[in-house]
Amino acid sequence: MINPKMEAALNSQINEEFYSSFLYLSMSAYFESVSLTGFAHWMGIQAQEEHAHAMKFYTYLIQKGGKVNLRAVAEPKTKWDSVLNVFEDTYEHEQKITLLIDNLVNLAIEVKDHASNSFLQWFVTEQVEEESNVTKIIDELKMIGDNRTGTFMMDRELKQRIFTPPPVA
Ligand code: OFO
Repeated sequence: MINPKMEAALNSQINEEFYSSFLYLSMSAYFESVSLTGFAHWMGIQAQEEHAHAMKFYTYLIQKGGKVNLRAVAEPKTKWDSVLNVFEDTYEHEQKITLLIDNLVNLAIEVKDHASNSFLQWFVTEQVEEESNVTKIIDELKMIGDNRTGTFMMDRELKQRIFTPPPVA
C-alpha cells in the first residue's frame, strides 16, 4: 500500500533516472566520436549506474504494492563543445536530480510515508557522492586546460572505473 501522490512521484523519478542513463550514454557516445575512450568508459559506467537507480525505484514501488507506469524517455543532447562542457552539463544535471530527491523526501514527510523516507535516504547520500565526483573531474579539467598530454593521462585514468551495483531495495 502506498500513498497515491508518492506512487506518482516515484514513477516520475523512474523516468528521470532512465533519462539520466540515456543522457550519460549519449555523452559516452560523444566521447567515442572524439576518440576519448577512457572518458567514454567512465560515462558508460555512469549510464549503467543510472539504469540501476531506475530499477531500484522500480523494485521498491512494486514491493510497496504500487503500480509502475513507464513513460517515454526524453531525447538527450548529442553534441558538446568540449570535455569540460560535458562535465559541466553533468554537474548541472546531478544538481537537478538532488533537488528532485529532496522533493521526494519532503513529500514522504508530508504524507507520513516513513518507509519511502527511509528508502530515499540512500539516494540522498548517493547524490553527495555524485556531485562530489563530478566536481573533482571539473577541477582537474580546469587545471589541465588545453594541455593534450593532461587530457590523455586523464582519459587513461578514467578508463579504470568499475561498475558497482547499488544495494537492492
Ligand atoms: Fe546520478 O543519480 Fe541517479 O539518482
